[in-house]
Order: sequence, then C-alpha cells, then structure tokens
Amino acid sequence: MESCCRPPTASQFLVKAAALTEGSSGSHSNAIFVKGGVSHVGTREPVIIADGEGPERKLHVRDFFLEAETVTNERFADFVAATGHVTDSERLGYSGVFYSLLSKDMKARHAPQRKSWWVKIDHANWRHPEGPDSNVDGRLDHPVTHVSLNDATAFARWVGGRLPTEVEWEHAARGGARRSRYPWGNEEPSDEATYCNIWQGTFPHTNTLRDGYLGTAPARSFSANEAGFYNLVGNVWEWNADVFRVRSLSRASKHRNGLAKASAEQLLKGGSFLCHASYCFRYRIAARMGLPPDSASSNVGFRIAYDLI
Ligand SMILES: [Cu+2]
Repeated sequence: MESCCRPPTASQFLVKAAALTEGSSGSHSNAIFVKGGVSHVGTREPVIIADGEGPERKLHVRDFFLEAETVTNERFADFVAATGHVTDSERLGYSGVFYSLLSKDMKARHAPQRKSWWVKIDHANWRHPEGPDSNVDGRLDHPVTHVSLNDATAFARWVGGRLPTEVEWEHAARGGARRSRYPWGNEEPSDEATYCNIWQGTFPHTNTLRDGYLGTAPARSFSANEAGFYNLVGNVWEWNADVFRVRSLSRASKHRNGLAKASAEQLLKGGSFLCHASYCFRYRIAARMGLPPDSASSNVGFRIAYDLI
C-alpha cells in the first residue's frame, strides 16, 4: 500500500531544499516529504455528524511537504521581528482565553461577569497568551496561539509555504491512505494512556494533568506518528487552507452548512488541549471545525505545508 512514510528520491530532496531556502528568511523549518496518491478525507463512521465528518471522500493528493510540528512562539517572534507584522488580536486589543488558564488575579477579576469557559481578555495576544500578566518566556517551543487565519497566512507567505488542505492534513496524519482514527492508530486515549495533549478528568472543572499540561505543550512533544508528525491531534487546532463546508447529506449537516456559508468560516483540524471524549470528541483525524478568519484564541495555531516546485 502506498505510504507517505516512503523517503523521497534524491531529486525530490533537491526540490525540498529549494522550496525551503527561498523564502525562509533564516527561520528554521522541519518539513517532511509526504508521498501523494489516492487518499481520502473524512470517515465512514462519523461521530459528530453535524460537523461533516462523513461521508468518506476519495481524493487525489499531490506530493508535498508538511512541517513536523506547529509553528512555535520562537519562530513567530522571528517573523514579527523581520516583518513588523501586527496580529489581528493585537489590532483588536483582546482575544479569547480559556478561564482555567488565567492567573489567580485575573480569575478573580473576571469571575463576576463570566458567562462561559471562554473569557474576553483585554490585551491577550500571542506575546501575552493569558493577558498582560503573562508572557511566552518559558514557552518559546510551544505553538504560537491567538493567531487568526490572516496571521497564519502572512507567516506562511514569509517562509515561502502555505497552509495544508484538509486532505493533505489527514493524509499526513494517517501516514498514508489507510483508515485510522488517530495518528497513532485506533487505540482510544484514556486518562491513563495519554497519546496527545487533551483534557484529562472531568471537563471543564477538573484537569488531572495526567499528560502534564493544562494549556499548550511544546510543539514537539509526545510521540510523533509513523510519518514523523507531532501533535496533529490535541494541543492546538490548526488552520487549514480550505473553507469549512459540510458535505454530509444529513439534515443537521445541511443546516450547519447553511450557517457555515453565511459566516464564511475557515476549516481547522486536530482538536486542542481542551478536547475530551465526554464533551468535545474532536481529537480524531476526521474531526473538524470552522471559525471566522479573523478569530483567534488560546487553543488555535497552525503548521506550514510546501509545494514541490
Ligand atoms: Cu475539542
């Protein structure tokens, strides 16, 4: 069976070198060659039908490169230093932060008007993920967060890459065209067996921290899948190049599709550190979500793909 783990030919390595040095402006990259072919998106056994996880759609994928990990705070800082890019969250002056991540002080300040697990925090942005009293000093190797689609696209352009499409992302996550639910296979993660950075305990009040993290984990943590990719599921949602559309034929999905079209949402894949089987079972390869292009929050990041030229 065709597998994306197959190493590239020598000429493909040369192509990779060209693609990665051209616009990369000194920022390191760790792209892995992915062999294309006939692949698929979605699943025959959708769990969250309204998201459009089904039906399984056969698609052809070209050979491409995908970075082993999501873009880190360190790389994003390089990008900002080089280009002067101002993120949407910085421009807006606020971003969404998951309540549990806030400092004691910030929690106390926001508890009275809190209506959900998400809190609008003034001056929360990629440099200050939990607001002004936080920074990324000890988290330079963690995924950059509070980045919108516009920010992700601007970074991609800077390194001469782009965001992956859904089929590329799923193809890389499965390590080829086979049908597996997770990047590591089909085994269900549990509060004991942690394969990725998701929620452990009872969402949203108790996180047992069995995997070691309440919020983000380093971009390169846990085990890579067979093809070499880290944290494709869990940790942070990843912006994809596709618009969020629901193709499933169920009425619920059609309804969802109508909403998605009206709001022009963009597709994200992979789930985040907030996912849990009991509440938001979206740390599966086929799982998906749509967000408006200018939205950003503490559990959204991205990784970069490259074309062969
Ligand atoms: Cu989730």
